[in-house]
Parts: sequence; structure tokens; C-alpha cells
Amino acid sequence: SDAPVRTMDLRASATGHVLTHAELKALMPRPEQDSGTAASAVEETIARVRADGFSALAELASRFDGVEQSTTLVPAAELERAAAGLDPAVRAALDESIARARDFAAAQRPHDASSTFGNGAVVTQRWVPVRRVGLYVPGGLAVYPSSVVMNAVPALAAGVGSLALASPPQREFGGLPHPTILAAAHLLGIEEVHAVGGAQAVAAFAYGIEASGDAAAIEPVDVVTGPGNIFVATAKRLVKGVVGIDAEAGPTEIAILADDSADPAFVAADMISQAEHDPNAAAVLITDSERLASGVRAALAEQIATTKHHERVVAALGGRQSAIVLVDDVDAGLRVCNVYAAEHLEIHTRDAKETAARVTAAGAVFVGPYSPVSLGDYSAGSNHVLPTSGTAAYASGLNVATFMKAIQVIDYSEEALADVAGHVVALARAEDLPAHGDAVLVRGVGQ
Ligand code: HSO
Ligand code: ZN
Repeated sequence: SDAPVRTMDLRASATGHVLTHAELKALMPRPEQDSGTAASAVEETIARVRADGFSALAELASRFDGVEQSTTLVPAAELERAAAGLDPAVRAALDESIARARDFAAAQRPHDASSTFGNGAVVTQRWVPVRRVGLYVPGGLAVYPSSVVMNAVPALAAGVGSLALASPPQREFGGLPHPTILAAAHLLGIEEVHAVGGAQAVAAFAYGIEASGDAAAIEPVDVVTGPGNIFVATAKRLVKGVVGIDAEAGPTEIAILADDSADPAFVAADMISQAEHDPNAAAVLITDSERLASGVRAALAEQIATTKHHERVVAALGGRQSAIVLVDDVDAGLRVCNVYAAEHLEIHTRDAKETAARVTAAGAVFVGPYSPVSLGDYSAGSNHVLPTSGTAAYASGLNVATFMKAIQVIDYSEEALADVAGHVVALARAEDLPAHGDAVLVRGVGQ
């Protein structure tokens, strides 16, 4: 049996000419455009949460999650209890994941920068954390305690003082988020966890919720981060401007650039690993080797037969968003990768390090046969909240700077101002804004 994934032949023999950047971009395997139906539903949810506060949240929790709430706030005792009840192997794995992510985040802290121009002229760029962040952790098809780590660690390393976490209430856990999510929050010292899911969680973070009756308040945040489904992603886009958001992190994508030195079993396993997230997940193999392509097809067919989330995997691999792309050589493949701008890009070529160094667009690059994406999902030290659907052309994965802003500080002495006063006045005149020049001249400099 063959693997349920289409082939795209981008070799010169098939296309007739070397494709331009724009032509390649139009050809890249992408999901069927979503109709924008989410936008109107999400707009309505946001409006209701703004107007009705907690009672809107409670009604949505009842309707979508089947739970009755008197507050969204998870009691501190439940966080402790969840942490105490963690499976020891999971606890050890989370500890190591947190330790590596912390180490890498600490190394990312941006440094202040300054220039001096003599006579006491100093401009400085000073990095400061945002005051408060709202971290979203999904709870749909899978449970993601690892996403608690990925969201919280860079925020803590940035020095954010106030962290709130939201995750959907689960009926089978008495209306609280999944216990491993609560446990991960506790391990990270997060005390404010709300059982709220979907677009309403994003709205609650952006606009805040007033306390009422037994219901705790949710103070508005400055930045909302985290992966989510189409409703969460749409809500983030709609509240952007009111708050900051991280990169769009939608259904996951794996691209693999491989030559004939690659191990087909490794390649197939990695494609399946991300396909199991979501029927909308994308898996794209880019190779110059027909032999590898057929080896991967055979390995996919074999591995798919026994994989747990068989239906999701088959849907993801069979969708418009997935393909095996044939290219003339590794350089041509690299061009395809740089146009596609995958969330995750694995490099399985002979010269993997050298090829990886020439990647110019990807959320994260995984170098060589022993750096699979699933390592990065949990334990590499890197972040797994990454830009999807081509946004890696301009956006970055979650990192310490996501939670900080740079303030520029201008500090000139009288003499330093005098040195440039004439230039300020000249440019002010040129822009027909003479009061700008007067604001310098009134200080008695530059006459
Ligand atoms: N691959 C997902 C992250 C994840 N995988 C969480 C397992 N758990 C998006 O980067
Ligand atoms: Zn994953």
C-alpha cells in the first residue's frame, strides 16, 4: 500500500524553467483557505465577554465545555495537589525541560545599547519587561503541559512580574484544566490559573473581567501568547493593538529537506509525529532523490498502519497542505524551504550543518538525523511556540524579547544640544514646522 501523500514535481524537467520566488510561493502546499467564518463568531464572543464579563464566560463554559462555574480562578490547593500527584517520570521530564528552557532563555536576554556623540550626548535603548502577560494553553485534541513551560519560561526570564494562565475547563476534571497543566503551572510558580478556553480566554485577557459574586477578577494583560485552534488564533488577531501577541501559531507544520543520505524511517516518523497533532497539520518532504521519496512513501505506509492517531495522520498527510516535493538538487530544495518558511524545518543532508546555516526563513531549524522536531517540542531547550503558515518569513518563535519592549532614552547636555541645534532648526524649517526649531532656540543654544 502507498502513503496517502501527493507528489509535486518542481524539477526543471517538469516546470520548464527556474521558478521565481513569487511562482514558488504560489505553488507551495498550503491548507484550503478558511472561509473567515471564524471571524464573525469570534467577534461576537469578544463583544459578549466585554459586555457581560464573568457571566459571559460562565455561559460559554456551560455551552462549550459542559461545566458550571462560579469562578474561573483555580484554587491554589488544586495546583499543589496536581503537582503532588504527577507521575514521577513526567515530573522528571518537566523539570529537565524547564531547566534547559531556562538556560537558553537566560542567554537570550537582550542587552541595552547606547551611542555617545561627545559633549554629553547619549542615546540608549533600554529593554524592559511588560507588566503582565496572559498565557494560553490549549486543551482540545491533546493536553499540552509542555506548552505551559514554553510560554512561561521566556516570560519569567524577561522579568515579567505578573503571569496569568488560561486553559479550557475539562468536565472530567470537575471543570478545572487538565491536572498536568495545573502541575506544570505549579512547578513554574504560576499562581493565577483560569479555567477558560478558546476565544473567550483571549478576550478576558485583553479586556479584563471584573470580580462579581464568587467570581475572581481577571486583570487585563499587556501581551497574550500561546498556540491554539482557529478560534484562539483569530481572537488573538482581533485583539492585537489592544494587547501585544506573539506570532501566529496555528496548526503545526514540518518541512524536511533531505538528500539520498537520509534515513527514510526517520523522515517518515518525523512527518507522522507532527501530523498526529491535527488533521490540518502539514508535513512536507523536499528532496532531490527519487529513491528517498519512494523509501519514505514505503516507510510512511508501514508506520501509519500502527500509529495511534491514524485518522488524524492520514487526514493531515492527505490534505492540500502536505506533499513530497521533488527538486533538482539540495540548493534548489533550500530555495523551496526559504520560500515555504516552515514552522519546523529538518535538514537531513550530508552537509546538514552547512545547509542549515543557509536557511533564511523557518520558525526553527533541526540539524541532522538526531535533532527531530519532537525533541524540540519537549526537551531541547528551544521553544515550540513558533510562527506557522509562512509567517516565519518575518516573525519569530516565542522568546524572551516577545515579553519585552525597548525604550529609547535621550539624554543631552546643554553643550551637546548646542552642537546640533542648527541642524534641528534647518530640518524643522524644511518640514514647515518652525515651532520645533523654536523649542530648541528658546533654550538659548544655537544662536
Ligand atoms: N509541535 C507542536 C508543539 C507540541 N508538540 C506540543 C507536542 N506537544 C507545535 O510546535
Ligand atoms: Zn508536536
